[in-house]
Amino acid sequence: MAATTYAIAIGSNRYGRHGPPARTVAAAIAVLPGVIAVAPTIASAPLGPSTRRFANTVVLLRVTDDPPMLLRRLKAIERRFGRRATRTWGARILDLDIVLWSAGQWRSRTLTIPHRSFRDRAFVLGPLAAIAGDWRDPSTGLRVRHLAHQVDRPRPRP
Ligand code: PH2
Ligand code: MG
Ligand code: MG
Repeated sequence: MAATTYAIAIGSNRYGRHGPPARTVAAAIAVLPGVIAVAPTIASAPLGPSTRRFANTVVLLRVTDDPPMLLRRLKAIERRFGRRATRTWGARILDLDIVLWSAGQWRSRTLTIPHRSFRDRAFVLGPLAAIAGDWRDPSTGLRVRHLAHQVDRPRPRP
């Protein structure tokens, strides 16, 4: 396949063999293939049942993998970092999520691109806007910069 670009959200809120979450994130970036941009790493309050804070960032990868192939590689890296299957949204050593793809949308039983909930997550949109503010979400047609601005504001009542 010709090279395409993916935006990958990285999160960690547990110690692993590389140390604390921020070190884990840096070590993951060092082994990811085709990294062309790296956003600043932020600390974020946990969304969901976990109690520990997260280190979060987003990177852009330029690779020839199709989405299922890249997903397999990301899962292999998560496992190598010591991640084991845990309850949904539990504390994790390393989470690598495909958020956007330059070729547009993808939908299969195991993988949906764009990521279903990235539009609601400041810990994804903030770092993503720092490196890809002009990228248009293919589902809404809105730019990342716009989505990042929206997520910071209180929601209008339905
Ligand atoms: N990831 C989750 C659930 N909650 N909260 C923060 N702050 N950062 C995350 O990366 C995160 C989360 C599920 O993957
Ligand atoms: Mg996730
Ligand atoms: Mg994940």
